[in-house]
Amino acid sequence: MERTLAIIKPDAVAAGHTEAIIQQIKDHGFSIVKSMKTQLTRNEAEGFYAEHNGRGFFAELVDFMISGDVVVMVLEKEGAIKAWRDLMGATDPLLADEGTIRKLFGTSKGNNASHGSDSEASAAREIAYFFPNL
Ligand code: FUP
Repeated sequence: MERTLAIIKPDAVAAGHTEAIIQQIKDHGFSIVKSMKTQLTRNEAEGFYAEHNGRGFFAELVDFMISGDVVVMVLEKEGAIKAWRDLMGATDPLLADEGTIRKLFGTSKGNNASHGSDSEASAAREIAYFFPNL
C-alpha cells in the first residue's frame, strides 16, 4: 500500500465540489487515511510550495492557496501516487483528459482544483508536513 497527499484547492471547495471529488476518490478505490479542512497560512503555503519559490507564478500560487478553505487528505491505495495524479489529470485543465478532476472542476492552470504529490519523496515530505504524527 502506498500513500499520497491530496489537496482539494480553494477554488473547488468554494465552488461546492468537495463532496463530488471525495466521491470520485472513493469510487477509484482510495482509502482516506486522514482528512482536515483548514485555511492555510501564508507561511504554510510558502513552505509547502518551497520548490517553486522564485518562479514567476509563486506569489499568485500562494495567494490562491490561502484564499479560502482547502481539504488536505492522505490517500492510500496500491500505487496511490500515480493513481491520484492520473485521476487529477494534467496541471492545466485545458490539457487534462475528459473525466479527470482538473478537467471537471478546474478553470485555469493556477485554479486547478486539486494537488497531488508527484513522487515517493514528495509524498513523504508532504504527508509529514501536514500530518507530522502519521
Ligand atoms: P502539479 O504537480 O500538476 O500540481 O504542478 P506543478 O508542481 O508544476 O505546479 C504546482 C502548482 O503551481 C500548480 F498546481 C498550479 C501552479 N502553476 C501555475 O500557476 N503556473 C504554472 O506555470 C505552473 C504551475
